[in-house]
Amino acid sequence: MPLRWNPDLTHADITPETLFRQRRLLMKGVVAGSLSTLLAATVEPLLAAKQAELPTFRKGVITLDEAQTPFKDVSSYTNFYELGSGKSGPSANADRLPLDSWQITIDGAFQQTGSFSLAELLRPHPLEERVYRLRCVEAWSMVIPWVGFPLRDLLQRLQPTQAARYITFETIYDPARLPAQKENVLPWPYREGLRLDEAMHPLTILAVGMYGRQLPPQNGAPLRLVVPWKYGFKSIKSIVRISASYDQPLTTWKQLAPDEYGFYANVNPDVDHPRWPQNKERRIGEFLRRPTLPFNGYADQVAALYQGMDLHKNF
Ligand SMILES: Nc1nc2c(c(=O)[nH]1)N[C@H]1C(S)=C(S)[C@@H](COP(=O)(O)O)O[C@H]1N2
Ligand SMILES: [Mo]
Repeated sequence: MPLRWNPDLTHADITPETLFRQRRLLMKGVVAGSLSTLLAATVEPLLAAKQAELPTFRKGVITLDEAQTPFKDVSSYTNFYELGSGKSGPSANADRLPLDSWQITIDGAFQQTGSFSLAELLRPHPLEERVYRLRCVEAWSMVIPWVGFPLRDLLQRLQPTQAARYITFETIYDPARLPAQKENVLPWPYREGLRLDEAMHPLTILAVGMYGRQLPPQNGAPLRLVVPWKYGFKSIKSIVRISASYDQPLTTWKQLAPDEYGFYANVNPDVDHPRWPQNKERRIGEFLRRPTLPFNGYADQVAALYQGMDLHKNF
C-alpha cells in the first residue's frame, strides 16, 4: 500500500471548498441515486457546516487509495476523556472547550520560548491536506483527511537547543469547564511526547482541521498532533503547551498503565496489548476486520527511525 505523496502541487490545484462540495453532491446524487446515498450526501455537509471552512490550503499533498471515513463517524466516534469517557460523550460536550483566546506556551530547551496566540503560532505555516490512517489501540481505525502543517516547520522556527532530545505536548487543563478533570479518570493534564527525530519526521503534523474545515472540538480543536504510524493515543488533542527536554517525559497512558501503553506506541501487529491482540482492526463502517499493518502502513517511511531497537521491549 504505497503512500501517495504529491510534493509538486501548487496553490493552483486548490478547489474552492463550496464548489468541491457541490460537485461531489451532484456526482453522488446522479451516479448512485439511492435514498441512503442521497441522505448521506445531504446530512454530511450539514453536520460539517457547524465548523468554519478553512481558508486556502494545498489539497492532496498526501492521499491514500482507501475510502475516507465519513465526517459524521470521525466527529461522533471519538476518544477525548476531558469531554467524557464514552465514544459519543465528547461530541455531546463539545461546547465546553473554551476555544476563544487560546494560548500556547512554548518552553524548555528551545531558543524561542514564550506564550503565543493560536494565530501567532500558525501565521508562518501554510496549511495542507493529508489523508492518514488513524489506528486506535482499541483496534478500530479510520481514514481522515487532516488539514495542518509539518510539526518540524514549527520546531525549526522555535530552534531546539543541544539539550533537546524529546518534545512534550500538553492538553488544556481547566477542571471548572471540563468536569472529567475533577475526577481521577486520567492523570491530568493529558500529556504526550515524541523523540526529537520522530517529532521532526515529515509525516508528523499539527492539525487544525479535517475535511476542509476547522477541527470539531471533540477531534481536538484548535490544534492537535497527528502521528500516523502510532496508536491514536499519541495524537494528543487541544494542545496548550509544547516543551523540549533532555529526559523522556512521563506520558499519560504510560503513567496510568505502563504494561499496556509504552512510550513509543508504534502500531505493531506483533505486540499484543496485554488484554487483546493487535493484529486485526475494524475500519469504522466496515464489517469484516482487516489485518493491522506494521507502523500502520507507514513502515517504508518510518521503520529506519527504530533501527537496532527491540520493539517488543520498546513498545
Ligand atoms: N487530550 C486528549 N487527547 C487525546 C485523547 C484524549 O482522551 N485526550 N484520546 C486519544 C485517543 S485514545 C485517540 S484514539 C485519538 C482519537 O482521535 P479522534 O477522536 O480525532 O479520532 O485521540 C487521542 N488524543
Ligand atoms: Mo485510542
